[in-house]
Amino acid sequence: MTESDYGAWMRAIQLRTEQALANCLPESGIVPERLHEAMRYAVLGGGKRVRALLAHAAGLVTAAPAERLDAVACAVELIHAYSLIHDDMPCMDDDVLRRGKPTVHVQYDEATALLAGDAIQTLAFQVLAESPLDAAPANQLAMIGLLARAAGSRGMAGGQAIDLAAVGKSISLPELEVMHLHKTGALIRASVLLGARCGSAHDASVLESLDAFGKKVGLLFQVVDDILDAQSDTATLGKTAGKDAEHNKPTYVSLLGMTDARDMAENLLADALDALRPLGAAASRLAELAEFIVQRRF
Ligand code: GRG
Repeated sequence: MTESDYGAWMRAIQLRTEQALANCLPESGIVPERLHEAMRYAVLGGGKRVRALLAHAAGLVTAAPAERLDAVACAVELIHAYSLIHDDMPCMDDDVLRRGKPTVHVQYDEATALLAGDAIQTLAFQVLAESPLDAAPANQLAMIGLLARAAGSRGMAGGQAIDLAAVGKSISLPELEVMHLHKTGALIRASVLLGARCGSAHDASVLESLDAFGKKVGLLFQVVDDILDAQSDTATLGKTAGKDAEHNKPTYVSLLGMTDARDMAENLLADALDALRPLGAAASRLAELAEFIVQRRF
């Protein structure tokens, strides 16, 4: 069977993102070696690179140059990698397996994991600040601000705080949605917008359609994540399966049941594809990516 056109595109973006990440991370032989080694361990050689794929696919809508998209793809994957390191630490989810390998604090130690996460986060902003992303400096600054807001207390970190406070509590579906719009959705949305903003078109209606898509795909990603956590196994996921139920965490599956959670994923996919309709064929990779997010096995 020949690989689909989408499959080939996905693998090409994953490969160039891996290369770009390897180039922007300090070499492990540079002092402090252990910290740099831990940073490379956390970032390289794993992950689906969904956020990088979203940035590149959104960039196709606005004819963005690939080198700019590489920089943005690195930045969002770095923020994501830092969040995983900190999320896995004993003070948060306390997990031992990530991307099929021991988590950073297990492989190294807690202090190194904390510092690696910190340094990976600041590297993301360094990459955005030092790469040419737009001829107008004000636009580039706006892009840096966009990522900072998405990662901060009104975005991903805030969502994580809401998540930690919700463990063991019963929350409503709207409350769960607010939590995930921040924790998972904010960075996914930013990935789409940053990719689009690498292009020449800053048409407000294009960005609006893409933002509506990003919002739906962020929630879709989380619903599918909850379904996989409940029904898949540790070997397939590359991280500990069944943790949500074990930790008494509210999820779409615990609130809705498996059948309704699956229906919700289908509805979110339909909404995401609807949001792309005004963009026509230029958004076909984004549409395929949304389908991939639903069909993924890990
Ligand atoms: C610690 C500030 C801070 C934030 C942590 C996003 C997050 C907040 C934690 C990640 C833990 C988690 C299981 C979140 C739910 C969905 C999610 C983001 C899963 C992991 O993302 P994938 O599947 O991972 O894209 P890969 O390994 O493919 O990159």
